[in-house]
Amino acid sequence: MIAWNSAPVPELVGTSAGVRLFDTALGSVTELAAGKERSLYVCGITPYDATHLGHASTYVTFDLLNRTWRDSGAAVSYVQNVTDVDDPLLERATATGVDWQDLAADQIALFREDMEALNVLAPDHFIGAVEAVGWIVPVVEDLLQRGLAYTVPGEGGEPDGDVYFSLDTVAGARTDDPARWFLGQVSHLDAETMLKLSAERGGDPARPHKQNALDPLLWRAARPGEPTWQGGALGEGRPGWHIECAVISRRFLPAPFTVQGGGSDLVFPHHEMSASHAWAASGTPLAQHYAHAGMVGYEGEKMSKSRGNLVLVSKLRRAGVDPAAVRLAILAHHYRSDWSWTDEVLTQAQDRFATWRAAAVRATAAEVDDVRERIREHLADDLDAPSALAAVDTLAASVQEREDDGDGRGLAVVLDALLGIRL
Ligand code: 5CA
Ligand code: ZN
Repeated sequence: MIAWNSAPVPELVGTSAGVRLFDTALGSVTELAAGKERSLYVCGITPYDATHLGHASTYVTFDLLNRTWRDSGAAVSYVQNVTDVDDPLLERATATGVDWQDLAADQIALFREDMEALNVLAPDHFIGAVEAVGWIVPVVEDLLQRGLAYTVPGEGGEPDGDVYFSLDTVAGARTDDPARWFLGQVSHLDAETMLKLSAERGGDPARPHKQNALDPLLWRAARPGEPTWQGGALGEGRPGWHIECAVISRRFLPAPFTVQGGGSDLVFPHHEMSASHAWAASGTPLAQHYAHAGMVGYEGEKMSKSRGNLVLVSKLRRAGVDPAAVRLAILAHHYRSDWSWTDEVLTQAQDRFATWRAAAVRATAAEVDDVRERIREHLADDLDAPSALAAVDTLAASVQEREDDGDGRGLAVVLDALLGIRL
């Protein structure tokens, strides 16, 4: 599907040294392998109640990674999906009496506007699950044929033919391969926590006749009233969630690609299972690194429609809030920490934005050079945006009282290119 428009990224003097990043699978900050080609897949929205501040924060985080890579002279391939058919979307459509396709289309349109307003660079490929069904089917057929997946009989009026992925079979295969996938490779969780998270995050550990309670769904056989597609040997149905991201990323990016990104709610089961699928399908790891953004809540609580506390970017925009201030509010928090949106967070960001704006024209060329290198250093250190912002604050405070204008647009250009903040 069509993504959104990216504002051009200004060229800066010099380059950054690259970035060290916290890798969830490794459990530490790591240097990326040398190279001038980087590839990024960030798990996209399920298009209902988008775009809340949590979504925005995750996409701004990976936008910072994208900008930092580009600033280091790397060519970046960026892919993002849209889960435009899945249980939660269908449930919301049914509950609100709208057509699921209309709901998805409206929310995707809103998401595009929000991303553009937040100055998030668009992915090169923005791919819906619906578009990907025809690519997913042969992969699942192949897994079935190779005995790495199995069908489960329906019970209590449910149809036969749901296809599940056999974690134990895949984990037991090619154990001499050091790059093989094993359960826990990405998340390092214990069995009890995996079971709990699977039940909470779209899995069905209680489903009878599964080989392993954690085995994820690859293909859901057609049910009355649900959208379905022709699945060849799989019969009519629709794809499971993790195979969607495994197949879309693999289609457009190298194997393995550099970074698999998303919010920390996706570490398990989603990224663990996508990694298992990619390895089973092709014998190569999904990604070299796994990076996760912290969860954003509202005033200390989880943000959710049912609590009625969703902070939507589109609502803030309509209330006249400058999206650059929203972006600045996000960047004021380290991407790996969990944090809460409050009115105070926004007010502080708006004050900071106003200060920067007033100060920008007074900075001299030498001061701009200095702050540019400081921002680069902080971003290279696991995307430490709060420290980068503090460096700009220091400069802004020191030039505030000056009478004369300095370098004009110099600081604005640096902030735009590296932080995506347009003054
Ligand atoms: N479609 C799937 C991914 S394939 C999905 O998780 N969709 S989502 O709409 O629920 O979330 C979209 C992105 O925002 C994901 O990367 C998710 O990890 C992230 N996200 C969701 N809620 C939050 C939150 N409260 N804070 C930070 N990031 C969040
Ligand atoms: Zn995903």
